[in-house]
Amino acid sequence: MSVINRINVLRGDITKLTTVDAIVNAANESLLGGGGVDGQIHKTAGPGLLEECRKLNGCRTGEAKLTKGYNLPSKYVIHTVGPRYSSSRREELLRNAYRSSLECAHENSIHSIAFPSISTGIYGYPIEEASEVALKTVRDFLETHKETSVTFVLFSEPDLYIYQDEFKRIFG
Ligand code: AR6
Repeated sequence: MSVINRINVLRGDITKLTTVDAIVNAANESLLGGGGVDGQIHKTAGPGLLEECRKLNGCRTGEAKLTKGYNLPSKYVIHTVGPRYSSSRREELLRNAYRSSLECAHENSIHSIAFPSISTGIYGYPIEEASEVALKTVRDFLETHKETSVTFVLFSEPDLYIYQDEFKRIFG
């Protein structure tokens, strides 16, 4: 299947998604929970997730670590940490967060993954800029990993439209 057919963009709550093996968490370096999508993932997964996260010793910005999904519909959670928009290396670090998550999935034989829009909430990265980095990084990975498919889950309708526009710009 071509890359364009292995990328989905939809609106919803990523913690309710039943169609993927792993969802990605936009976490912070402590991996001990927070607000936004991180808070919702921990709330839905239940206390087992925090217990496992405590053993991971955190995660550096741009890297990714795997846990089980506990009470979530998805079997796994890939925790990554995006940059704050104030970081001078934001674009490189955001690319790394997507790539590390995809590599983490690949290393663990996980072939269907869902991403939230990393860094565009509390970390303040404008979604118009972040969506280009997200879609291009995923496109490049999928070109060399034919078994993998990716779903982007946007929480609001305006965010969905921004992703859909960017998708059209990139894929024509
Ligand atoms: N499903 C999908 N997307 C969601 C959901 C959800 N249930 N909830 C929020 N979003 P954010 P960040 C969207 O702030 O900017 C945490 O405290 C949201 O609308 O969750 O990477 C961490 O612990 C936005 O578009 O993550 C860190 O400290 C996107 O998810 C910090 O926030 C990301 O927003 C990370 O900030």
